[in-house]
Amino acid sequence: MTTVRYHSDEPELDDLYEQMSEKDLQPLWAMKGLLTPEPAARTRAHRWSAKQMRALGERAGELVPIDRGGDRRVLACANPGLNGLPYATSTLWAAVQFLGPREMAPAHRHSPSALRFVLEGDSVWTMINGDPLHMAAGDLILTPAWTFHEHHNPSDRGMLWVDVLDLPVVEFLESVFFEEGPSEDVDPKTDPQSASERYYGAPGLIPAGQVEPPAENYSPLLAYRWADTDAALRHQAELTGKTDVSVRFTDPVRGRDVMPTLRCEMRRISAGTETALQRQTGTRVTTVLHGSGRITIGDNEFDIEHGDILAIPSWAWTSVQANPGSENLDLFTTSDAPVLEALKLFREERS
Ligand code: 1HN
Repeated sequence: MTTVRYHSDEPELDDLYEQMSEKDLQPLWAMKGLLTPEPAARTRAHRWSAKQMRALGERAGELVPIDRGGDRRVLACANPGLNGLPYATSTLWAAVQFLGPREMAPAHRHSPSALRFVLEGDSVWTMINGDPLHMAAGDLILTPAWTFHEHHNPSDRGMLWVDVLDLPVVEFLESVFFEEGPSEDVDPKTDPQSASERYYGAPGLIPAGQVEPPAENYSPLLAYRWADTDAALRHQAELTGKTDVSVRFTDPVRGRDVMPTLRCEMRRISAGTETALQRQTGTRVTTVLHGSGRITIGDNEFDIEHGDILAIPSWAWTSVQANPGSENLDLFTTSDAPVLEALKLFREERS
């Protein structure tokens, strides 16, 4: 017997089920829970604590060298609802990555799309197809599908950031490709502005005329700087008077999400504010950049602080409470919404 064997009290039907299972066939009429009235999420609401991840990551820094083979010192968030898979949600990989003083994570590329969101420090350069991108706290750095990337830390301080990838989606589609890169000895320049930013980083301006528009389906702007994100949030809050504001990171050429599978947003909830309830289809990973508070996801409540990572399942009512005091709560969220929108599966509700 190779597949699930169904059972019946009627001997003839039971015999049919036995024969079907031997031929890898299953009876739809006996199945339960296939088409549910609402999404039945396997992903569980979960919080990975920054304090715990930092302690374990620093220990990994002492024990685990980075070189060919290991490639990256990454602690993967494994959602307890996903049977041991190293995925934060059913559709998103999330992890913290540690790069020690003078360390280098060698070049490679893969068909899954990735991004880095920096929690602290400013000592690492990521090379993306040869363009050196400086990484500092609050910055969002893209490494789109099939771009070569490597990380360099020329300083004597360690650094850590959050990696999010669409790997579960690409794996589900049986389309994962990976290859090691050529450039072992590239010295990253220490120019704080990448070529990507010099071409595409001026607000409202994109190259015209002689420069070919990019043919790719991802943003040609590969770095979104904290100073810009912070100003956009501050201005929106000032102009609207709202205590819960968000910005979306977009492709400056097409106005779409930064990458075809991943939506990135930053939300600022003023100290002391409790947000309305909201839910959407698809899954989300949220990282706390600043502030502290409490998040309610379905029946679960978690205290949150700088560096914590949260998994938000599909269709779970969610609200956030920012602690009173001086610091606003800044939350960086990645979702699979572009995939759901492309398939007309995206739904959202607010209470
Ligand atoms: C990857 O390439 C990086 O380049 C980090 O830093 C995490 C997780 C799964 C697959 C590839 C990186 C990754 C990854």
